[in-house]
Amino acid sequence: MNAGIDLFMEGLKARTPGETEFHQAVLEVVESVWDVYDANPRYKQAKILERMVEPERTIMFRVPWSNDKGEVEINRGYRVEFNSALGPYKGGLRFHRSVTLSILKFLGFEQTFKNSLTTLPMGGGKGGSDFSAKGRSDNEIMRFCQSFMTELFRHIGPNTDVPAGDIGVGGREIGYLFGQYKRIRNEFTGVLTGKGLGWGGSLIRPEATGYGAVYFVQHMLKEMGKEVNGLTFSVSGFGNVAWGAISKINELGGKVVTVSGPDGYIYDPAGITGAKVDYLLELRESNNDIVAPYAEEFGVEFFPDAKPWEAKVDIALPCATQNELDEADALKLMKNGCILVAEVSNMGCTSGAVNCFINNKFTFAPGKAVNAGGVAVSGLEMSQNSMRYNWTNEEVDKRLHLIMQDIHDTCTRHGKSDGYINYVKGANVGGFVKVAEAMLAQGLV
Ligand code: 2IT
Repeated sequence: MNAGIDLFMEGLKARTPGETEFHQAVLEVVESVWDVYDANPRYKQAKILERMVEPERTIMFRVPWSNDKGEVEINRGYRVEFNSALGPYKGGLRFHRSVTLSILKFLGFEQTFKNSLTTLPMGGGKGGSDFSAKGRSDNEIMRFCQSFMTELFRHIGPNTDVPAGDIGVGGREIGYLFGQYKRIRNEFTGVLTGKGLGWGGSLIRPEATGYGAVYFVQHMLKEMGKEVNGLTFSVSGFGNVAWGAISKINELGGKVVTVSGPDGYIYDPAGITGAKVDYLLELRESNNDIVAPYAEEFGVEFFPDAKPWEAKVDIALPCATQNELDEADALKLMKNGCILVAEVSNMGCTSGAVNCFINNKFTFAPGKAVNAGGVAVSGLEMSQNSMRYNWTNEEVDKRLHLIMQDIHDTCTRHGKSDGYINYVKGANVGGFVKVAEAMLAQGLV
């Protein structure tokens, strides 16, 4: 460890006690960019890193609502407006019982660099609530969303802050949130992305995170002289992101043999194809948050309370949530002959797992590069909304391809040495420099 980094992290921890996920995300970036920071007195004098780790604004609010039994429930709502150097704050809303300020600060911090990598004009932000849709009716979800937006509306806007979905927030929730915003403001604007196709949404937005991730993996494989066709994949999660990735892998001739939930994972040796892929969407909409019914429905094996990383595959794609793949999982994957791991979830790997991959010169890429296709198509949705026009499937997909290729080029430019591409370093340095330069140009704000 480097004394400068130690001192920086000590200061951060003293100011933000207990925010462990946030500390983890910051340390990863700081370790990657420290040499650049040290070598650039302009950045140091302006305390760019110290400023970057402090959100521009943090909003926390009460969300009262009443459930179907007429009982009052209270949740906590958040919006962390992290960095607006490159554009309006942009990033999803997460509704999940595990949501804390630390989780949303790690996500908002990462989002700033991810959005910078997309090449589109977007700052970084994140928000959400500790509300969980598990076991709730559609009406309860609607009332919660309406109450949430009744406070959030005053802080956001198409040129200020543009939220979207994340875990627990999909097309249904975006619809309820948008309806309430429109009603309060009496304005039909592109204030949220991930909208329905008939009312301002972009084609390919639901698929974008998964598709973009697989396009990125194609570039990683090309560096190794390989392609998706014929390779076997393990995927975790069963939500929108896993669904998009699996659809694209199938299209390219790969085979996905696992999906997982908080209850365990299923192993489907024939591959998750056809109606089985659509079934994932049904599982998500059931509000049960378990994957076990897949095993009953299609007669395959279910492994309770286990993670999919024990299955023998060529490529592993964490698509569920943060810290879902640890060092022991990393070692198991490598021992079983896995050749590539790409994080599709945000910070899907623990720092132990990331260090293990990099120390072994194993091909690994971080979420802020791999999953940036989601927010990139959100950016394209904002462009279309501003023009009051819709692009075709082909147009959006072509732009998504170009953006993912651009991110891969950036990672290679900043991360390649001695024939090994350190994608973590490449993504962090590439994302950082652009934000740092914009902050310098905009003065002490
Ligand atoms: O983590 C992410 O990049 C997202 N949840 C998507 C954010 C967005 O604004 O589309």
